[in-house]
Amino acid sequence: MRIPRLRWVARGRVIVSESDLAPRIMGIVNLDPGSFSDGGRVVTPDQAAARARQLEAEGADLIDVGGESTRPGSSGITLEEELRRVEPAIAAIAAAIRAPISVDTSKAEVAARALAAGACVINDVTALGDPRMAEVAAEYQAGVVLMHMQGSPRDMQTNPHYGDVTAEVAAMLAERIDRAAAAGVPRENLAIDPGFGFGKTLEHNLMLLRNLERLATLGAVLLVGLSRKSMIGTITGREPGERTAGSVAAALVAAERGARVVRVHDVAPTRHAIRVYSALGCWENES
Ligand code: HH2
Repeated sequence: MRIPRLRWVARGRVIVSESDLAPRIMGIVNLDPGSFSDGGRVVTPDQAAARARQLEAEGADLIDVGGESTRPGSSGITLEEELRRVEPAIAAIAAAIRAPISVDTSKAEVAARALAAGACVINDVTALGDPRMAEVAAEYQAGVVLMHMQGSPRDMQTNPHYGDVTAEVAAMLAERIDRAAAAGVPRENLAIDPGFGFGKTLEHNLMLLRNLERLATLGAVLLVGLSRKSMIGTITGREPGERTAGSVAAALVAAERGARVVRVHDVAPTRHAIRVYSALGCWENES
């Protein structure tokens, strides 16, 4: 299947261009102490800025900053708490790095304050669940990641069920693309994400990864987050901190199948693996 080359733009900055062959790397800064993969390592704005600087030096093209863990079973935090964590951290990171900053939030108010503090992408795991989110994105002409989730973090892994998981995820993402565009967010500002592990069993995740090319043709740049996820843990039998090799393998497979951005914790090894792929001309069979 031919994978279309698309642009992804956020507040006038081109994050993915049509001529990019290799995927872009989104490095993760988690401010939630309960984050499943690396919680508690970054707390203060200075620590967040130092971590972002490190990820940028390791080869991250974009830094994703999140204040609220979305791990299965989590019940979320208040608006005030999320703002307290995210706003000063984004301001500190914006002063410390050149790479664009994304805010991982499902609250429109947090997104608006993060954009005002220097972020340019809203990474929304509820794909416009907050009715004001599209309005905020349009006002700032922000980039937006629309992610698929079945249920909410509190209950999503209780009993995920689908008829045809790829078709259902694709239909929901296509509908959210149209909703964002209707609210005034340019289509080239939109990225989509199947939401690995968000209301999906191992089989659902593997099916989506096998069929990823179908999502790459929906008209928006495809972003994936597989890093350290429980599917890697189930396959390898490793705890989150020991899932780097499995995560790098998954990121490469996803990129081969059309992912233009990979969201990862381990930036340096992912960058090295992408360089080897690029040296071998592995992306060149695309349209
Ligand atoms: N996964 C997580 C959080 N945000 N955003 C997108 N677009 N795609 C993802 O797959 C995704 C995401 C969960 O991972 P992590 O941030 O490491 O964990 P936690 O939510 O516990 O902080």
